[in-house]
Amino acid sequence: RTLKSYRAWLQYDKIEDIDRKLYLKWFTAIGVATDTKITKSAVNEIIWAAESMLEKTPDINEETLDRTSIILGTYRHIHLEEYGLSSDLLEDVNEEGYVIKTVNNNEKQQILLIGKTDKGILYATYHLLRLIQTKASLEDLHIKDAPKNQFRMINQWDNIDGSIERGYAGNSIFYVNDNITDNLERVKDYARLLSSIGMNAISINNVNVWDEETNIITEKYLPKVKNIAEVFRAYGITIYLSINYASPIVLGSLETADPLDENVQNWWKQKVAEIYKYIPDFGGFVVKADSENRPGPFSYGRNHADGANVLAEALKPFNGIVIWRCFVYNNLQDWRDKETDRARAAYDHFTPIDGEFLDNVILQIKNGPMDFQVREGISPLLGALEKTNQFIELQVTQEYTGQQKDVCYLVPQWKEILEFDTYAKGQGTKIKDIVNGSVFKNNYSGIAAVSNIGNDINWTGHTLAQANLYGYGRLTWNPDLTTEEITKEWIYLTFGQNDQVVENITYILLNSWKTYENYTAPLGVGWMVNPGHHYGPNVDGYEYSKWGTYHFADCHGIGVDRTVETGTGYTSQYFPQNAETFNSLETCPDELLLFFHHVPYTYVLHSGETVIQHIYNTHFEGVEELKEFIQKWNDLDGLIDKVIFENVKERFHMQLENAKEWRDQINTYFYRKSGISDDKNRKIY
Ligand code: GCW
Repeated sequence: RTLKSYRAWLQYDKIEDIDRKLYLKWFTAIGVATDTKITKSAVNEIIWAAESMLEKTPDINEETLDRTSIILGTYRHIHLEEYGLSSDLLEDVNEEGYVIKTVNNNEKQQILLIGKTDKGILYATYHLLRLIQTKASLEDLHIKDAPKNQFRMINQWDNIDGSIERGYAGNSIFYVNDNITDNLERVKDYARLLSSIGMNAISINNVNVWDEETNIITEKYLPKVKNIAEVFRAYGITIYLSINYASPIVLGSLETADPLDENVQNWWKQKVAEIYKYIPDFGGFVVKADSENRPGPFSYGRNHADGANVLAEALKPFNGIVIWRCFVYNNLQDWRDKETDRARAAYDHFTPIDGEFLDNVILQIKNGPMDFQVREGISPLLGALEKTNQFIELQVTQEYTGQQKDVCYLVPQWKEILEFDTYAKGQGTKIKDIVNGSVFKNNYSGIAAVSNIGNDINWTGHTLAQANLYGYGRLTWNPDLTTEEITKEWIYLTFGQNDQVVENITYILLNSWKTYENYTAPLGVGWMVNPGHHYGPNVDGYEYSKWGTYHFADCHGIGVDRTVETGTGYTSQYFPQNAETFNSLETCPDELLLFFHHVPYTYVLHSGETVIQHIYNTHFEGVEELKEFIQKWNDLDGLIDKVIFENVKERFHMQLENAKEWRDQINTYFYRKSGISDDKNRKIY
């Protein structure tokens, strides 16, 4: 807990000299007007921060007016009129919103942290502490804020044996010795990190629910799930569980899990009632069904609306919800079959049943139609469902983006995704407005993402990968924040404000996605990774596989023809404006060219380069850019925490090896295939 890398963005570094005076006065007393567990978490956070930053333990009182202090409470509890404030101050913000206001009161000053509910108090608290850590003035605050997304969720892909599917930062913090952990210290610190960036929902087990994990909804584990739920509850975070669709068979000894079978329906009802006995505010289920060999309604000839609704019926009386994943595709494809296109699958499965889901079902849709590649199209399913609640699913864990050995800051990618114009309701129907529920007036809406943390001391393996989790939270809270704002904030909070530190780390982060893309799979083609673990180059690793993940490179050209005329017709799943843009070679953006088209190596991009020359150039450049990052990092020796410095330095070393391997394999492969040499005559093997 004392290590900087463990504290992540909640450093609470000691504030020295002049600045100390500016802040100290506020921390003589805290007035607490609201008495709830969540408010207590807020108060504890202030005390901890004050002790750490100012070596001062504030007095805790009820709301008092006669001292300079910080006052916390909901708008119902704080005596707003005493400060000259009106009770409709928070009228226009949602349940999780808040106001932070500095007021002068008979020569005394107060900072009011006013929540619409106690969750707002907690978010206001973290906001205030963020201001202090970024050295902002508190003298004249008037801030009003509220999350723009209703659900802000994290999915853990943790297994009970402590392993984490696609985890790159050690083992699970939730499971030890084949059980749920009893040591909740770290879980609590995770809850603090998450709530400080506004998260309000978490699922704590892998969406692939294996044999032992199926039992997580039984008395074997529920008492301990309850303990975890308690920790998160105090931070405004609701807990969810992933379930095995075949549970009625496996746990209930029924002969079927057919959602239309009455016994199955009753089994789920009882099961859900049992869970709520342990966890009265349980959030609901996350479900991966009929996907990658997991069971689902298809086995019984039922569609996914039937599949989800049986769970929704059971959860409804408790206000629980079903988060049903749309990552459903044929994973036993024959590579010879050019008709089937995995990219089409989610849209083809789910658009015909739009409107058939109960209103406590949310469909969770991956950002791309394939699978979290460094670059792929935007899922056309986002925007296509008019009558169904939906989340977008992002991947914070860097499965295909360097596995937290390589630095790859994903906020710029997410920003691009959220700003994408679907044209669903005409121009300006952006993804961010679909997933916040405003376009289709959804009951439930939001953003979910696969977590990147484990029990490594710095949480994320690569310390710079903390920025991805931070950025995910901030962007989910408010997708209108700019990448630059978020990046600067994270650096200030994590490293302080030394100019060179800020400049160099900003440079590395903001360029890292592009650089990663440069030395890996070109022009949106994806998938040139080692099968299974997905790290490092293997151009044909998935070319003759059953996973539907092909690049079709031959001696003439490369790319997947997804056009209407000669390809799989995937482009027609977009609304007309986008369909035309992607379908036509003339207008398809360079970076997605090979995702949508099969072209000769000599095809000339909008950039003026040929495809083959682009491949060579970007792969040579990627490695050079990385060397520049390394230089910029090495320049920070002595200016930042030694442990973090060494951690990142070591990772850069691995990344450089990886990037060189990518460069040489990709360049060599395409040189051999095409027979066209690099016009700059660089070394190709
Ligand atoms: O990205 C793929 C991963 C699987 C994962 C699956 C999914 C949890 O390689 O490990 O399984 O997606 O999202 O369900």
